[in-house]
Amino acid sequence: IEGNSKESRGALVVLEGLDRSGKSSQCSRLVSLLERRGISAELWRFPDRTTSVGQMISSYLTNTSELDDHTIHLLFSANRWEKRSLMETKLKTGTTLIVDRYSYSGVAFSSAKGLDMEWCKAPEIGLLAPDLVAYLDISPEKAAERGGYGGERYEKLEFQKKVADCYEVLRDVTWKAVDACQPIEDVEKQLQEIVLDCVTECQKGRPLFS
Ligand code: T5A
Ligand code: NA
Repeated sequence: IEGNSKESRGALVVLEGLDRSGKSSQCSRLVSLLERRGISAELWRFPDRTTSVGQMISSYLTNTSELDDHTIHLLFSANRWEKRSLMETKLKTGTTLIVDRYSYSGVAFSSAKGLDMEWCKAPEIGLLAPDLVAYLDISPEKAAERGGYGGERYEKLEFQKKVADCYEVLRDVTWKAVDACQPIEDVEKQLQEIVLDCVTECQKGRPLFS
């Protein structure tokens, strides 16, 4: 799909972090902000539990089904691949996507189980590269205190510690880390600045990478 090169494109903004780091809360606040500013924006999340692949993932996460670690890894990746072309269309036609988890969750959570990190990265190659990765930084202990874990498969302190270590390895200098232990409005303020800068850059014609 060819976007009109004279029209500005949307930004692909990804929020990452441990379970309970506050991603969903911040993603909806960001979309509201952009809409108030007259910027076309949508909230997306992975896993997208609405597709048939997503339903398999959901029943795995709720411990309703068992799957081999490699198999569930590939399903999470497939769940992103099935959304890739729509994602590209949205971005090229000027809609900014605020995405609650993406490939980095895929790699961090599977490698926390002991799968090889390079193997975990391979199926993500060719997906659209985010313009911004914002990391909601919180210790596993602090995250665990929040509202209690809901009992999904990965919501255990010991496992979240391993995930935090994997995120540490994955993180690069382009990621923007925000202290997620601050009051929700303070996190919001910091994210707003970072995201608005990114949206502006993309409107100016920053190329889209895969
Ligand atoms: N996964 C995901 C993989 O293994 N591979 C993959 O490829 C992908 C995409 C999916 C699970 O699947 C794994 C990762 C996950 O374990 P999910 O449906 O995305 O999980 O669920 P979570 O990300 O775990 O969502 P949570 O709801 O647990 O966490 P959020 O979205 O980070 O946090 P949020 O905003 O819902 O807030 C949690 C609580 O904290 C409070 C909120 O009010 C809420 O009660 N809160 C704050 N409290 C104090 N101060 C703040 N600043 C706060 N911000 C929020
Ligand atoms: Na969430």
